[in-house]
Amino acid sequence: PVLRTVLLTGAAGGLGTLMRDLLPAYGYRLRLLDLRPVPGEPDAIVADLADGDAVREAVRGVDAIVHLAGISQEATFERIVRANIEGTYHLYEAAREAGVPRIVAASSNHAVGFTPRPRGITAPLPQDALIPVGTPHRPDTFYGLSKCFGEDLAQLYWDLHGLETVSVRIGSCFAEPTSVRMLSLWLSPADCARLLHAALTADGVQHSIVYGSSANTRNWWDLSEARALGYLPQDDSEPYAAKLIAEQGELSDENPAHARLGGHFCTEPTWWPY
Ligand code: NAI
Ligand code: 15L
Repeated sequence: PVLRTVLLTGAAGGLGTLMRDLLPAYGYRLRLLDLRPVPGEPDAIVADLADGDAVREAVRGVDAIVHLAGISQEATFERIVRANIEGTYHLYEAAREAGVPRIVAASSNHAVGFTPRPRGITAPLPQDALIPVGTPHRPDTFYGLSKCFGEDLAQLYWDLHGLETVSVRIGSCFAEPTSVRMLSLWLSPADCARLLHAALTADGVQHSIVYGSSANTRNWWDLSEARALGYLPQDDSEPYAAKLIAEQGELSDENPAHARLGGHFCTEPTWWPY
């Protein structure tokens, strides 16, 4: 493959660390950026997305951006606005000015977190029971709201400026699933790299929204749009199911934290700052 220079924002984070390991095998040369120094990467750019000048400098000459930086959980409205809303705006403006043709952006299941999870049917679900990409935004947190903003910003920059984005509504991307809910939403790190590569290379994506998970037996959402990019998931959370269910029990229809796609994000105002 042609070596392409890709700016990876959020390179010091959990997902950034996993993708730093996996993406170079697809032929990408990564330029790294994070608010924090990236361990073992002295050339990484240490910058806040809130700093428009630094972001302009960082995007210069790259062929694409994988945008993972930001606050990745619920936080105060002010913090979310600065990192995820203003920060993402600065990145898009810099990309537009520099003529960067494509951004692959980490959206989240929490953009639609209040969507009821499919229930009462045994896995695997039939196609018509899966949550479609076109389901209305139903953020479960200010965090989720910032992901809705990111998707709409991406649409605006496509419509107005022809800057392409694939917004990936990631389920739960960690080395292993750690909850029964994650059995349905797990995106293995290897499948995440496959999906990002597909999103970076597919033709004519305009602004596409896709769900990001592995080929989980207990999958809740429609992966058709991701597959249309050329994504072929190879992993399934099912081998982890017996142990997790023995420890935590099956998801319960009585438990409000199990009722919605966003899980406990919908029911835990305890992490609110009020
Ligand atoms: P993380 O919290 O481990 O990493 C985020 C990184 O962004 C951190 O290293 C942080 O220093 C950096 N960052 C935060 N604010 C910044 C700013 N203003 N300027 C520059 N860098 C900044 O999160 P994780 O798990 O790696 O997630 C990466 C992205 O994927 C996030 O956007 C998150 O919302 C999204 N996502 C992740 C999921 C997952 O399962 N890991 C699920 C759904 C979405
Ligand atoms: C997310 O959006 C978070 O960034 C991640 O840390 C997980 O909480 C994930 O969603 C999830 O829903 O499991």
